[in-house]
Amino acid sequence: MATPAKTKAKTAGARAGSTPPTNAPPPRPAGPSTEGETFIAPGGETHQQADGPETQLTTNQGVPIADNQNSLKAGVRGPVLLQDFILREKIMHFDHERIPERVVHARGSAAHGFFECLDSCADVTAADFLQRTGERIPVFTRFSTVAGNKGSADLPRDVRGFAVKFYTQQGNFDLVGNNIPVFFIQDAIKFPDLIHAAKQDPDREFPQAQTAHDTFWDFISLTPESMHMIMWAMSDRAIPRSLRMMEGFGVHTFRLINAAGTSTFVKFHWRPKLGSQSVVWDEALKINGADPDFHRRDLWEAIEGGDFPEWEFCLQTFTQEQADGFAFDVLDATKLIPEEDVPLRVVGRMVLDRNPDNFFAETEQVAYCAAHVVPGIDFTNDPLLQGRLFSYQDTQLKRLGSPNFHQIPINQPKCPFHNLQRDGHMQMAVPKGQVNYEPSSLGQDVARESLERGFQAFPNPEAGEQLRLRPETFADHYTQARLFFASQTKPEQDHIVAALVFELSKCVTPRVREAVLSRLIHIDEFLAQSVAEGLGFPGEIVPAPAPIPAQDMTPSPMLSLLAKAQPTLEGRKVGVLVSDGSDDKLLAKLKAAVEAAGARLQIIAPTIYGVTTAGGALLPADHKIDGGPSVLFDAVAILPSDEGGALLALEAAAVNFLRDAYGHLKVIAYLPSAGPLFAKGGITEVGPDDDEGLIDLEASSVDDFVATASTGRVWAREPLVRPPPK
Ligand code: HDD
Repeated sequence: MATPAKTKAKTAGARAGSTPPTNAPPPRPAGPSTEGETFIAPGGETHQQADGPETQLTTNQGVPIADNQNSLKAGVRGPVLLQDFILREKIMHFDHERIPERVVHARGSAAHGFFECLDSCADVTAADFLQRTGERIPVFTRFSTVAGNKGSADLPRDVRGFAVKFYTQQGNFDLVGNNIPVFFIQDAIKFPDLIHAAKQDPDREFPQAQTAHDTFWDFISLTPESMHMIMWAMSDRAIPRSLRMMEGFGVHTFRLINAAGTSTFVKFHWRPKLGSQSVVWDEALKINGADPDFHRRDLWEAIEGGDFPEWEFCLQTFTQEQADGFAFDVLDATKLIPEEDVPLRVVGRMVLDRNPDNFFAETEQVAYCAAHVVPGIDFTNDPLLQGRLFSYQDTQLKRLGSPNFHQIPINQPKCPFHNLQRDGHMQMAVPKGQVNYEPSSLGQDVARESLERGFQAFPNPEAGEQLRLRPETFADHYTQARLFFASQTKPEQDHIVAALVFELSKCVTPRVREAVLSRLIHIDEFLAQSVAEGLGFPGEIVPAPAPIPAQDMTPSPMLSLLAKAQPTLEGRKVGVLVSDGSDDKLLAKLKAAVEAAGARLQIIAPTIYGVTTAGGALLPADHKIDGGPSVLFDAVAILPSDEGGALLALEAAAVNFLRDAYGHLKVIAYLPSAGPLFAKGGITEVGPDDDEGLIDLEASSVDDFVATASTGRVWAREPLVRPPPK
């Protein structure tokens, strides 16, 4: 056994030996120091933790830590001691770092920003944040997919959540909406069934983040009220190009109440300044592999780069008399009000201008709740909304673990809030005094109610028998589904057919596919027959019973993405494939033109250190070829040198860059030196004369390229790469 003296010497030797007790950071490159980390102390104070050697690492109790690299051991090779409170605290915290993910909308990305009132709405609502033109309040907005788990990819075919927390001076208003204005079901009692059917099968835990499986379509085929939503969910809306390029909708009919107590019905809409845009399905599949964080990264990078995404906030208001005149019930969340019938009033704008400081603290812990309304906004009897009013608070209790979840900084109102609720897990406040009840005569300064300023529910007269029954006015399941399909352009209709064929081809039970066809036939004969043909269904479609057949309505172009698309390249990305010897002058001109159009240009090269241009300059790459496939860009340019073109043609990733850009209908600028890539990609029978999206930069200018790319995809090319349904 070692003598104490020897042990001491050994320990000292180990400490002085080749492995130092602390990992000294590598020397920092010269330049401004990076910003420090911010954390909230238990008392609620925010500290700036300076980034520098003088910052002392401590335990959660504030005890300075001497060595964060080694556990406390009995002897240098001995067992770890239970008394190592530093180790135990650190591991215990780590063990508890995950909280239950959201049961739906688990994958999301969020940003801070502001809402600005552009038009006082005092005529229709007393909501404080909609009174004074030019006044701004903070918001926190989270976008999400619905079905996938937290770690799933960003581009499944799915509805997107669009949840905005308005921190108003009269409390938080949460508008918890989607990028689609209608919903699958009419009554919240069906929500758990819908979600169970859509998420992974309970026995095998797959397929994840997709509806292309038996259980979803089985449920849908037996739920005809879902048909309108299915048209939207199978449309390109469900594969958005960017979170910045999506519309948002509050879905339900809400009430606005003005200072005189008059009620007006309202549907809430968000319209993106960059226009709405989607990817094509094959692109979505490939993006999920190439960059599963495609949307999250896009939002983050745009905000970091100062391209702040912006939406118009619009009200679609209507009276009880108008509501009575509609052919549908405004309490039915499977119906919309065409904008042609009730135009939108733009009353504000939302700008997202700051990324979260910490994903967990903010994006993960933000708790939206459909029941969070403010004076001036009230609910209606929509049975889907009514169920939501219970669900969200309940789920936050489970997910965040305490009725005090409103004290988490991201959830706290930014106006004063006081009440007599006390205690509970993780109470962060230290309420003072003896009085925690009301009415009371003892305490000083006890929070009291106020009839004038307080929230008042609209006194809608309600009476009726207790019953479980859907109103007759909810019974037309097909008219608006038909309206949506009829309002789409030809490529959009073809995509709906293709999406249904894709999804139903993943179903393994023929009865399920046939049951869906038996519903589609009520929406549109061409739609149903095209899907049947795409499936290779050998039989006759047998229509399901439909008590109320679809009515024809005047198509609404506002329901189509393409019909109202505005030409722009703003907020988009152009990828340029280069090689050694690429022409620097042309590249510089192209970059300037792309940036002048509000887009970004990225370089894709054989290695990440880039290429040496014809002028001898080193041009660094943003991506190595296989890490920067063309699916990540809205338009591309292929500008190698003569020798580089031949070399690139040997790389499958470079050939696929071109082939995918072509197949995804992108505008492609090129030089004749890219010829070997076109040959290898099998794109030999078309040229600029027969495809306006192919732009030879020897014959045309970079401005021509930018102008053409601004018009979006080359839809005329689609029949050549994906034969449409006949
Ligand atoms: Fe929901 C989350 C939107 C119906 C129950 N929902 C959630 C989120 C959005 C929506 C955007 C994510 C919020 C976030 O980013 O944290 N939900 C909708 C819309 C619906 C809808 C637009 C129909 C019009 N939802 C709906 C019903 C129920 C729920 C009918 C239950 C009765 N939703 C929830 C939930 C979630 C949720 C389980 C999961 C996580 C959360 O609430 O905070 O409570």
